[in-house]
Amino acid sequence: MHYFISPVLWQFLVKWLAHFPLFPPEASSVAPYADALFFFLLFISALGSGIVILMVVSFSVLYHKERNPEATQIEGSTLLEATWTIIPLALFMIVFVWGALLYFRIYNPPTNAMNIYVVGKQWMWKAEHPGGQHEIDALHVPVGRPVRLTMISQDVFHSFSIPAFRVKREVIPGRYTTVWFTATKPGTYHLFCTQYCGTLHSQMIGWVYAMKPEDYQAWLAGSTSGSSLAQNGERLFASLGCNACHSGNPSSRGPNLAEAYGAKVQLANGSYTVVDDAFLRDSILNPSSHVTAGYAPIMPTYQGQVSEEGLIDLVEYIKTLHSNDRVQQTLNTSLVQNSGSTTGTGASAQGQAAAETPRMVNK
Ligand code: HEC
Ligand SMILES: [Cu+2]
Repeated sequence: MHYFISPVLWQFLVKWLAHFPLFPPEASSVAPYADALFFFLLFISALGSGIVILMVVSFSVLYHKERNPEATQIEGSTLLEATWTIIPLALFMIVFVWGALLYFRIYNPPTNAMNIYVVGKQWMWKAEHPGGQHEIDALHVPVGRPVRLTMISQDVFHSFSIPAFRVKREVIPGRYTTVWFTATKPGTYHLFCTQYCGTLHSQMIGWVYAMKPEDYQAWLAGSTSGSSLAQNGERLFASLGCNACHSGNPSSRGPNLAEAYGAKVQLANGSYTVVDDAFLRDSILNPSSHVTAGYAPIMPTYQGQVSEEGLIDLVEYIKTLHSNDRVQQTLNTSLVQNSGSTTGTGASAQGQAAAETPRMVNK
């Protein structure tokens, strides 16, 4: 083979380029679309710069002092002005519409997406699967299935990025943010924090393992910690005393939380809000900031008493709570323990009544 440059340098370049690819692999459903827009932008920018450079060079030759000693005065040209207005406008409108369509696609997770929670902290990523699997600086996901990440930071601003999936989203203290993707190629991909977050920011790196669905199932089965997030949440719900006010009994002081997730509730100020992850988390930390209509603002704040992981457990528990039977069981056992008296068959009768208690919601 004939080398244009020294063979040693050539080998060095080839190795270097292979280790520092200009482009990460396209490993998610959205990646080819994001890249297409990127390359279109790159192309029109290059075209624009090319035209400008070409004109600078050709005008300086054409209108050089020797060739054109007397400056030519041009009194404006409507055609020229219309051309350089309409063509760029059309290009920008294409970019705007294309970008907006892509934006909506990227920001709206499909409703059938599976959910994984991610907690960022200095300096690691913790992922929690609903089944209770925990991992640090690693994220196992199945290919071919939309995955939504519900993320929050325990301390400062972080930013979660998987270049191969073309996704990046801020991870903020005090607020859930979400990002979604469908991995398309099994493999191992880098996971970064892309927001400077302190001394060891550069080490806040991990790996995403995109697995074939059957491998993912095997991984889930092999890494379970014994209890799911919802089960942890159920224990917290009882130990923090939430069950005392949220038992679904007609006499209970707080609203019924069974089937609450996804419903619309009316607040005391008359406005409506949808019960989502953020609303649940906020109701636990700042109950007075959005009091449910028809209830007294008596719920205490749990600020400082529950960790981000604990809050995720509670949120996941309430999300998957479809009946209050077990809540009332835990309540009765704690009542029995506390008072020494038995409520006997009263429990199931209460359970019946609770099932009929209407919530102040319209779905
Ligand atoms: C002293 C009784 C009491 C305790 C204890 C209590 N709550 Fe509440 N909770 C209420 C009342 C009353 C409301 C309605 C008024 C409001 O929104 O502040 C409410 C509202 C809520 C809401 C909003 C529900 C909706 O559909 O509008 C959630 C979620 C919630 N509580 C969860 C919890 C959790 C989780 C705990 C335990 C960590 C807890 N609560 C402990 C009384 C209580
Ligand atoms: Cu970080």
